[in-house]
Amino acid sequence: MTRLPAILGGTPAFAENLYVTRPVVPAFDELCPVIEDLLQSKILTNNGPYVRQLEEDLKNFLQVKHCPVFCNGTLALQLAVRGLGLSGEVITTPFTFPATPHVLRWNNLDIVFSDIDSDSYNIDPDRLAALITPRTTAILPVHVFGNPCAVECIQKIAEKNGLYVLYDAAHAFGVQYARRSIAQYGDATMFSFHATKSFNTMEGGAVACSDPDLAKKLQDMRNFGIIDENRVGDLGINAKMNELQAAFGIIVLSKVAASIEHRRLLFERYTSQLKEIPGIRLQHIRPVTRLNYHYMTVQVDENVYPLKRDVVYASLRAERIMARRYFWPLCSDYPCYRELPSAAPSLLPNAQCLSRQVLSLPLHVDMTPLDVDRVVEILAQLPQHTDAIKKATRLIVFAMRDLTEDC
Ligand code: T4K
Repeated sequence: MTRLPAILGGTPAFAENLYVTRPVVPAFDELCPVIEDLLQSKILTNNGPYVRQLEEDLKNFLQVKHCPVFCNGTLALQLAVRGLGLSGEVITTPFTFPATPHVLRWNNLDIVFSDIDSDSYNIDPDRLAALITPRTTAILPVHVFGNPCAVECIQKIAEKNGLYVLYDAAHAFGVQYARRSIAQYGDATMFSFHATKSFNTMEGGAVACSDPDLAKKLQDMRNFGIIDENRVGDLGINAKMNELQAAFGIIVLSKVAASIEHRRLLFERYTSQLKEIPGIRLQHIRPVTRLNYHYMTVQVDENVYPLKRDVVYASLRAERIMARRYFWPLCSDYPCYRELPSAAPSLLPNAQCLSRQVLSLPLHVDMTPLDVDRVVEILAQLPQHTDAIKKATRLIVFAMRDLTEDC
C-alpha cells in the first residue's frame, strides 16, 4: 500500500519547503572581517578594491581576458548589447527568462524569435539561416540550464553573415565545453550572479570578453559613461556592483568548485532514478560538457506519464517540493511580444511544447541524497493515484487555462 499523496490529504513528504534552489553563502565568521574592513575604510562602491579583486578572480576562474562586473545580469546584458553596437534585428530564443528579450527591447532592437531544439532546449542552429535578413546584426543564444549551445555551428553562421554572437550564460557559470570555459565562446558572454545562480553576489552579473575596447566601454557605461573627471563618453547608466557584494562574491567564489561537486552527485542520483519513470524525459546534455549541475529540469510527457505537468507541479507543491516551471509562459507569448511576426506559436512548436512540459526540481547544496530519493519516489508514485488526483485537481486544471491543449 503506497502512501496517500499530500494533494489527496496525506501528510506532506517534507516538513519544510524544499526550494528549487538555495544560494551558497559565506560563513558568518568569513564575512565578519570583510564587514569590519568596509566599515573602517568607508569605501563602499565605485570600483573599489573588492570589485577589482573579484574581477581578477573571475578572470582566472573563467579563463578570460576581461570580466567587468555589474549590479545584476540584466544590466550586464543590456550594456553588452549597447557596447557591441547592435542595431536592427537580433535573433534570440523564446525559451528563456524575460530578461533576455527585454534587454533587446530596452535597446530599441527588433526581436526575432527562433524555435529551439527540443532535446537540448537551446536555440536550434538549423533555423537561424532562414531568420537572417539584411537588418540582422547579432544572435543572442542562451545556454539553457547550463547546457552549452551548438557553439561551433552558431559561430560558423555568425561569421558567414557578419553577425555578433552574444551569449546569455546566466545559468552557465562554471560550465566547460570541449575543455574550454563556456565564457570563451562568442564575442561576449553574460553571467548572472543572482542569489539563485551557481555563483552569486546576492545580485550581480558580469560580461566576459576578449576585446579590451569592449571591456573598457562596459566599465565606463556601468558608471554613467564617465571616462574620467573631464569626459563622459557613451550613454551610460548606474550598473555598478558595490563593495559588499564583491567581497561576498570573493568568498563565495572559493566555494563554487565544492558546490558543483556536491550538486553533481545529487544530479547523477536524480538522473539515474528519473530515467526509470515512464514519461519523465531529461534534457539532452551536449557531449564533452562539464556541467555546473545547477538545474534538474525534467519534461513531463503526458502522452506517457498519466498526469499533466501542472497537475504534477501542484501535487509536488502539496508535498512542499517547490518545483518551478522554468520557462513558462514562453517569452513570445507575453503581451509585449506576442504580436511580433516571429512570435506566432506555429513558428515555435518545440518551444511551445517544452514550455508546457518542463518542471525544474529542487537541486542545491543544502539537499541530501535522501531528499533526491524522496522527490523521485513521489514522482514515481503519483501515477498510482491518477484518477483521484485528476478528480481532485479538476479546478486547478481549469484555472491553468492552457492545460487542455496538446502539443
Ligand atoms: N537570463 C536568464 C536566462 C536568466 O535566467 C536570468 C535570471 C537573467 C538573464 C537575468 O539575470 P539577473 O538580472 O537576475 O541577474 C529567478 C531569478 O530571480 C532570476 O535571476 C533567474 N534568472 C531566474 C531563473 O530565477 P524567480 O522569480 O524564479 O526567483 P525566486 O525569487 O522565486 O527564487 C527561486 C527560489 O530560490 C526561491 O523559491 C528560494 C530560492 N531563493 C531565492 C532568492 C531570491 C533563495 O533561497 N534565496 C534568495 O535570495 O527568478
